[in-house]
Amino acid sequence: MKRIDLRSDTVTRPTPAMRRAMSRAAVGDDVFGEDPTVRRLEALAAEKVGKEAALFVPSGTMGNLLAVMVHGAGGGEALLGDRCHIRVSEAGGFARVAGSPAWPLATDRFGRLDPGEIAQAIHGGNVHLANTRLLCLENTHNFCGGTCLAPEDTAAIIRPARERGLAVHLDGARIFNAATALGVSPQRLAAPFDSVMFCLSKGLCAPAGSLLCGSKALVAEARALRKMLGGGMRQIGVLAACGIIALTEMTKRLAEDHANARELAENLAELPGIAIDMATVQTNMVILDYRGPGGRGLRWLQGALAKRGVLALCRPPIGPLRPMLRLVTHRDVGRRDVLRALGIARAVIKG
Ligand code: TLP
Repeated sequence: MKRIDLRSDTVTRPTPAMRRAMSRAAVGDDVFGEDPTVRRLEALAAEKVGKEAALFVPSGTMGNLLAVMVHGAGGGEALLGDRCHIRVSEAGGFARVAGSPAWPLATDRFGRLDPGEIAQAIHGGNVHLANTRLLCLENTHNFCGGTCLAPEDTAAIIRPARERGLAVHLDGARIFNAATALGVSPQRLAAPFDSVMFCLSKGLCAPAGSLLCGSKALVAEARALRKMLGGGMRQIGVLAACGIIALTEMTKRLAEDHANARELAENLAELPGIAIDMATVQTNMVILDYRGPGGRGLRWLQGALAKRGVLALCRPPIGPLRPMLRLVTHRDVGRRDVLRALGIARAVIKG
């Protein structure tokens, strides 16, 4: 029986068109700036989010790290939401590698930060405090369940940072999911930010790669730092070719993943013991809590589903994050698979 892997959209495999494009891709040494397919991808990526330039990086983690290194140079402090991926799930690279201390800010259930709190957290010119240089936001917000920041949310949140001269970076790993769900262009979502990172390797199905986009000067600095970190790659036109298909074709089908996630959430929420904050089901993720009979909890549910071929991610409590089970829809899980997963969840929970 086919496994239904709902752990993440990162498990998507390259599409047949991507495999074909890989085999035909024109390549060169990208560290010398000679890979024509990478150049095409970088130009396309910049255009997609309305920035001057873009840099192809191996992962979203490296893209975010480079942004913090550029904006927070010299020990500048970053304001980070206490549930954001950069703070929670990138091994503390902002502090350890970029050398930027972080000031954590409370995050609401939709991934929003409070502008008043941001205004209060900005400091400078006091020998006891690090100078605040950067604010980072995330759209969609992973640990809030794939919630979207609408342009009005972003405008209100970043106003105090702008007034005080901070740089603003967007972890837009899933910015195309946000654009699809909100019905606005990715350019509009990215416009208020100095830099934007987005991933090709999640719902867009490319096997690897992310882009860091911003001004020409920012990208030139990030390019040098990427080399320093060991992220200078060579004939990666084979990967960039997949990225071009990701950006031209795969963004068009994300609404299907969102509809599947909605159907999954609505039906799971009917089952005894399951709790889902339905207002947070906005894109391709479903986060749930489960309290069953006899002390059965999330780990039990994850194990019981896995035994029957349905894979979900179980997260323990981390700081402000409550334990949860996460199910993510993507291209390799169609509606029929979702319905089958629901049947299995019903059977498991009702015993
Ligand atoms: N998210 C992954 C992993 O954390 C498990 C996932 O499955 O959701 N920003 C955001 C918002 C992300 O969700 C992720 C990856 C990253 C950055 C990092 O990207 P990669 O994995 O390419 O380094």
